[in-house]
Parts: sequence; C-alpha cells; structure tokens
Amino acid sequence: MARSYPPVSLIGAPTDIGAGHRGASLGPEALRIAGLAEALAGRGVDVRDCGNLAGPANPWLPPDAGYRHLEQVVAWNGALMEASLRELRAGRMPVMLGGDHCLAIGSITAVARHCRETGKKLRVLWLDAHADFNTSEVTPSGNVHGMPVACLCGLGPEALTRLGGDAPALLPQEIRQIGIRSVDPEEKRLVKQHRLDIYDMRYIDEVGMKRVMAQALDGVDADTHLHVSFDVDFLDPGIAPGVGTTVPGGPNYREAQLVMEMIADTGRMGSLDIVELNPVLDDHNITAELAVDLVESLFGKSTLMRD
Ligand code: 4U7
Ligand code: MN
Ligand code: MN
Ligand code: MN
Repeated sequence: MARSYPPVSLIGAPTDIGAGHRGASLGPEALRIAGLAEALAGRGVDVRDCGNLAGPANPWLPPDAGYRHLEQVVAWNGALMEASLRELRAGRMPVMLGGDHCLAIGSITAVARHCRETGKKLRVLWLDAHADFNTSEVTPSGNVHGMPVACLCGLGPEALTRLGGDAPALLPQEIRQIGIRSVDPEEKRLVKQHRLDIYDMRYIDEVGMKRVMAQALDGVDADTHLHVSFDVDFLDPGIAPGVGTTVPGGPNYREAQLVMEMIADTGRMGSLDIVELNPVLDDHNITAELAVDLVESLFGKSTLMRD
C-alpha cells in the first residue's frame, strides 16, 4: 500500500542574508516555477503554499565582530521559527523554501521546540558539501550560512543560540551530516571537538551510499521526528550548478536519489529545508527542477515499485 504523508506547508524565505553571493533570495520562486507544489499534490500530498515571509533587506556590509548582518539574520530566523512552529503545532509538515542555509537555525529551532512539546526524539539529516560549523572566531568569511550547525549546538551569539529559549536546540548526537567535502581548518578542529557524526565523501566512496544511509538512519523509529536540511550544494555541481558555493566531487544523481528514497522509506520525515539554490547561477532552472525531482522522491515517488 502506498504510504500517506502529512499535510505540507510551503514557507518561502526569500533572503540571501547569510550568504556570500547574491541570488539565494530568488530560491523560493525558482522552486515554485519548477513545480514543487504541483509535484507534491500529484503524489497525493495535501499542500498549502503559505507564501513568502518578509524580513530586512540585505545591506551587503563587511563582517562586524565576525558576523555579516547578524541583526538581519536574527530577524529572518525569528520570523521563520514562528511560522514553522505554527505549522508544526497545526499538525503540518513545514517545508522551508530558502533562502540561504542560515535559515536552518530558525526552522530547526522550531522543530526542536516542537519535539520537546510532544516528547519526540529528534534526528537531523544535514545534506551538504559543508559542515556549517564555523564560529565568529574561526569563520573565514563572516557569512552566517557557514555557522548554523554550530549555532544550533549552542556555539554562537546568544540571539541565535537562544532563539527558542534557554537551551540550545540540538545536541551534536542528534545530527548526521552527509556529503561533506569542504571543511575549513579551524572548523575541522571544532567538529572533532564536538564529535559531530560526519559521513564525508571519502567515507561514501569507500562504503557506499546505501550503508551510509543505513547508519545515518539507525535508531530512527516511530517516536522520531526526522528533519532533513537539504543544502543543494550537497549535489555534484555537474548536475546542480545553481548554487553559490560549488564543491566538486558530490553525490551523483543515483546516489542522491537513494538518499531521498531511504529517507522516504522511514516514513518519519516531519520537516524539510531546501536551501542555497541560487537561480542567478543556474542554467535554465535545471537545479531547481532537480531539487523538485529529489523532493518527490522524499515523498515516495521512486519507491512505487516496492509498495
Ligand atoms: B553553506 C565557508 F569558508 N565554510 O564559512 C564559510 F568555505 O550553507 C562556506 O553550506 C560556507 O552553503 C558554505 O564561509 C555555507 C567557506
Ligand atoms: Mn549549508
Ligand atoms: Mn553548503
Ligand atoms: Mn552555499
């Protein structure tokens, strides 16, 4: 029997406030034009497009005390956290259309709060070329899209680490990072110190994506809320050129599909981010179309043969 999915709410967050390149602010519209809502509706999912959040413009200033645009980053993430929490409490699955990856601070803080309210266990799958574990002391850029995992684990400015209350949103043991192939030197020291569970490309090459995903999903059960944070630069730039920070040597089309299919098989995905899509750098919206194709697989498209 085909699996049924919870109702979905699309939340657009059109900003590049944490990025180093302009254009991620156009991501939500590119995903809509690529037919995201229609594709999910076609899979039998009840989809509501909540439209776009509003927030401050990007002033494109240099870093101040290690952060670019901290005040504006806080404003966007606060708005997103409220919107995501509202949908979660209404029993819906928030799908955040980014926007750059700093927005995962808001979306995941909301999910962590919701898990505390409902007594669910949280597991975050972070699909990315980057570990996003920089702090203001070690960041080479000051761009907050390179810091969300650190902030969620309590390393960062209070306005971001305490967005959802007194405790950090995440414990490092609650996250699994997949596809990683670009980590800055000091960031490397931090991820080791905090024992992040990283399945990097070398490991994927050696053991294969199937075993990697089985390990990353180990322990996910009926009491687990699975959050997927999909940074489109996770994918090999040969198939996904429309991102600001390409890194060669990412998962190919089939590997990426397998990731999504194995997540779909758990039936536990409760929230999703689609971030870092930059239509200005894309080629006829092919990266957005690929993202939509992969999201359909997160909703079981490619598992039909196994029903
Ligand atoms: B993304 C970088 F220095 N590490 O911190 C940084 F290489 O959300 C890139 O994963 C961060 O796309 C990339 O600026 C952030 C850089
Ligand atoms: Mn990222
Ligand atoms: Mn990235
Ligand atoms: Mn990026």
